[in-house]
Amino acid sequence: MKSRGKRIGGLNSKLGLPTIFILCLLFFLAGLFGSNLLSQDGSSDRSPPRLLESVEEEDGSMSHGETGEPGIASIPFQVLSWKPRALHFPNFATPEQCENIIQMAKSKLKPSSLALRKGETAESTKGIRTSTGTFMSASEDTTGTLEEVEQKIARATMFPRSHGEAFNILRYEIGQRYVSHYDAFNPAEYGTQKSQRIASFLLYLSDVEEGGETMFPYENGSNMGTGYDYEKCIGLKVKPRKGDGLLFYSLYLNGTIDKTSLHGSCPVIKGEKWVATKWIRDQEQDDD
Ligand SMILES: O=C(O)CCC(=O)C(=O)O
Repeated sequence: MKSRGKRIGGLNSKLGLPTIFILCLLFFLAGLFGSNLLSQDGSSDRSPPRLLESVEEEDGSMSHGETGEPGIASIPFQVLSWKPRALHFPNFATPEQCENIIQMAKSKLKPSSLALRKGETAESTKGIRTSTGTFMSASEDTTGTLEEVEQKIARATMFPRSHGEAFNILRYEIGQRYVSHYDAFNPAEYGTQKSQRIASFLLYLSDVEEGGETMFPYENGSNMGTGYDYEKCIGLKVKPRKGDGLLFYSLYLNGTIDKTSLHGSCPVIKGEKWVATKWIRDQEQDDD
């Protein structure tokens, strides 16, 4: 019976042990060299490792950065005007969120005040802003509603929450109004400012039966230079609808005041108007 040992033994006898040893060594070294070559070839084709793979999910969303969001947001809006830049967000907040905000503000209302220009007094500006209101920050709201709304405003505008003033929650009863004005402060009229208002986001908290529209009398340059009476309710009018949002920019991209951002609140004729205003500034705001 032939055995493996016997065959080796046979080979041994023909080639001799040193020759077999050298052959084995040569095969081993050739194998080692070949495998090295192959692995080097493969790695030279590989692209450098990427930190974030660009992966498209089934819903079309992309991989996101550390501060990004996993899915695609849907915050519908309508461009109401380019002059001024004004956007309308239907159903931005839920009816429950609106109710919560009204309930929180109701017991804290005081007559609304005005930033006074040089030479103006509370007496000389009487009648310009006749609503009542209160300031509330998200940190004061234990229900979390203001925080939810604030977060959504930040996502819709891409202005960080830290740039927003506290919410100014306003109530207009019949006949109450806010005469046309600018939200941005003209240093020539108000003196040097530490920071400037860039944009305003209004969240309507109630429907209004009649009147109470937010108006833009100079929309697209109309009524400008015609001696417009600031008390008149004309131009582009936005009807308050519970839960809807309105965003407009007070400044051009170069930081100067957009004159077409003049706006005001028409008097309420029937019903009651509730609105929460968030002014957004070019500087971070102290924790309010
Ligand atoms: O109540 C509105 O519709 C406008 C409010 C407003 O102009 C403001 O708060 O600056």
